[in-house]
Amino acid sequence: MENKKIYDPSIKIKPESWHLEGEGVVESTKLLRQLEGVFADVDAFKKLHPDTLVYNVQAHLPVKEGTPGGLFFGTTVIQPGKVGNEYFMTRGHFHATADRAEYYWGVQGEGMLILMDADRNTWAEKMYPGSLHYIPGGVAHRVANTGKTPLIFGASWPSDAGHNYAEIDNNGFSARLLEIDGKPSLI
Ligand code: M6P
Ligand code: ZN
Repeated sequence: MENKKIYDPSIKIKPESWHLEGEGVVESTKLLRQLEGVFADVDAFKKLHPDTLVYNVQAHLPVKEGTPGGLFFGTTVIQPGKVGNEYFMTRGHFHATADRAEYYWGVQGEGMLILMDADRNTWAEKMYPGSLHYIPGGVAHRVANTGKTPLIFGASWPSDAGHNYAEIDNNGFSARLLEIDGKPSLI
């Protein structure tokens, strides 16, 4: 950076969609076939097209993952849908550096942030435009779209947090968010 020079930011967020545009944005998509074993109803899973889009993540990673002191920023879009009576949701993770916290916030649509501590107590917070969620270190997190439109949420997390998927892949959360009598319930 040059002394006294005024710059345009190298990255921008679209006001409505929170779509990220600019330098250093990486994108990834999760199709249903990449979420095998995540949903409880195996028969319902097999009946859906394996290439169904479940969610996509855009992330701005200004430093190398693992760098202490930096921050990452992401926009995630989860499509509406269910596998049986279980809402489309993210894979979910603890952080590899377990004590690292994260913020999530609702941008568009309706959903639920599902949280589980190290003792496997599971609870949830409603997500909607303007909802803000502080996820303390040591707490696993996953988001489900409980609405009929795409759920968009923002996230910011430390660049040395990393992702620990193993515990969730192997043992899941201790409760599932299912639609019971038309309403989301943790079962
Ligand atoms: C948010 C952040 C990312 C995460 C993404 C999807 O954008 O928490 O770190 O990768 O959600 O969640 P998951 O990795 O559990 O599929
Ligand atoms: Zn996280």
